[in-house]
Amino acid sequence: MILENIKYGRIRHLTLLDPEKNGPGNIKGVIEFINDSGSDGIMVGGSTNTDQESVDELVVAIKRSTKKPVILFPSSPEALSPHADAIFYLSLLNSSSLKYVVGYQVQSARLLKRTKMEVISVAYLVFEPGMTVGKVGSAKLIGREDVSTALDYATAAELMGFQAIYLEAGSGAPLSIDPAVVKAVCEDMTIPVLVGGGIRDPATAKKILDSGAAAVVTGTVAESDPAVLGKIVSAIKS
Ligand code: 1GP
Repeated sequence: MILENIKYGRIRHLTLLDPEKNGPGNIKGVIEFINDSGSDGIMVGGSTNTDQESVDELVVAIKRSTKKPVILFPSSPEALSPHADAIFYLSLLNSSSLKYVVGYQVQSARLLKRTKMEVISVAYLVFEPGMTVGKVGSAKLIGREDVSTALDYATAAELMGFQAIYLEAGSGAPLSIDPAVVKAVCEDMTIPVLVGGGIRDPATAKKILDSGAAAVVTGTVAESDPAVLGKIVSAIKS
């Protein structure tokens, strides 16, 4: 069970692959790097709309080259594949558009209930600078150092019964979310907290995990500097 593995520290690092940048044709080499890095799983998703066919083809190609779990991280109900092991069933709680809070979830609910995939309900909170997901998701961005608002949303997520919380600075963010915010949220939560966006070096990844995050997610680094990916994972696991 992927949620259990996140909860009990067996999944500490996830690598995000964007179907827009990675096709089934070029994925083998990327997966080899990820396999060698020791990353605990692969997330598939991006902020812009991707059709079901390209997501499915990518997931199938990834599964062919790795035994690591593949988790969907969908931007829309179209970005699904029955071949993944799990899905982060995201609700962007600080979006001003109902579609990202509950609309997309309603569209895919009956389909997901019938799949064998593990469905993990995740409260997705987008922080400054938010990058593409902040814009596309019409997020009312939470300040990078705004502990109070972060706690308001995270507590609401916990009380509403979400299984996990995802603190997102946006892919390609120049800085990750402030570790002090991560610490304040994690100290007060009984559900696992994932953190992503702007994590590009071992020290930052370690600081975020030491602040209480259950797992960190890196995306850009796997594409721009695969050698660093291994260093990040080693730092996390040391
Ligand atoms: C996944 O947004 C992250 O949630 C990935 O961010 O591309 O900045 O690592 P990076």
